[in-house]
Amino acid sequence: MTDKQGLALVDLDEDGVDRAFRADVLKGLRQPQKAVPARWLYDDAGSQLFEDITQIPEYYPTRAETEILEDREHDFAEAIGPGRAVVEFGSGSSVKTPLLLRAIDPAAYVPLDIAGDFLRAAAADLQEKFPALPIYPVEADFMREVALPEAVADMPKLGFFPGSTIGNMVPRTATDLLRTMRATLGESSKLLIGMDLIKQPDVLEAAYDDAGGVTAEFNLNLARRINRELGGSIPVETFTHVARWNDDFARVEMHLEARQDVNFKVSGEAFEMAEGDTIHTENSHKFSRHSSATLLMAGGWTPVQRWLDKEQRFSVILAEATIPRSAP
Ligand code: AVJ
Repeated sequence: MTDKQGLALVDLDEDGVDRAFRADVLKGLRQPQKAVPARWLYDDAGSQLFEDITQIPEYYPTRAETEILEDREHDFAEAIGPGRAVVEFGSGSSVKTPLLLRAIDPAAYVPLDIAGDFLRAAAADLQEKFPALPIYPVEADFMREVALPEAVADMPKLGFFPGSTIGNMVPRTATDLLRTMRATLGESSKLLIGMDLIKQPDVLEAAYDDAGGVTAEFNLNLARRINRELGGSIPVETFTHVARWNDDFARVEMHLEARQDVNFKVSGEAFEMAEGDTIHTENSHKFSRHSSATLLMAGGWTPVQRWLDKEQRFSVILAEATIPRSAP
């Protein structure tokens, strides 16, 4: 559901239940391969658990990307130049943003996020670090085209999409988002995007199934949330967290696996699972140099430069809005 500006609002029924959450969960649990869209992992508890994940030894992406942003400020200054409006997609509470802003001397900063309170708090924080930088937070769902503030209309834009969040989407959805970003940012815009790299499956699986069990908690939190918010009776103790590399689709999948036959209800509807059946809860796609270039090109962006961390685990790619042409 959206308001007049097309902003997404949480739509609650008379019992205070998030209708979109219930619809997604029921639809997903009725499928032969049960699945719940990954966005529902990120309630307050889930968002905090993800913050914890970024600190665990096995989860390398945050550290690797931060290393690139710290080490390459001169490259960014040269390749991007000053005077751009930096538009960050899903700004969150990013610690990465100041590294970029410091490197390139931008004309404005426009954080986009669906969580308004979070967004304004983060913007206020950043304003203290950059008192002279005009900051225009916009509460919006960036999966759809966003009307940017009038004040940045004439500035060239740099989209910033760190964290390999693009990897959460299947290629079709990722392509739609990249095309939407291009529409939001306009002609002659650039995009700086983090994309995690394909590597040994054991390293990838450990990053999504840490010895300390933080990622397991993150995943199981979804079952707890379903029980709490949708009157569910999922026996959480009989489920285990599974992270497995799917080589056909080049992605790490997170599942909740039933360790014995189970019956449960959600919103009054009955479900059953046999021992070994799973609920698919998240994808994290990994990329090669070629697959990242192909995805970006499919979305209307031409990659122009690419940086890796020292251990070559993660990539940050600078791309330019492709100029449409009819010949090769
Ligand atoms: C927030 C989507 C980048 O896929 O690496 C981490 C989410 N899930 N561990 C990722 C996540 C489990 C993370 N992203």
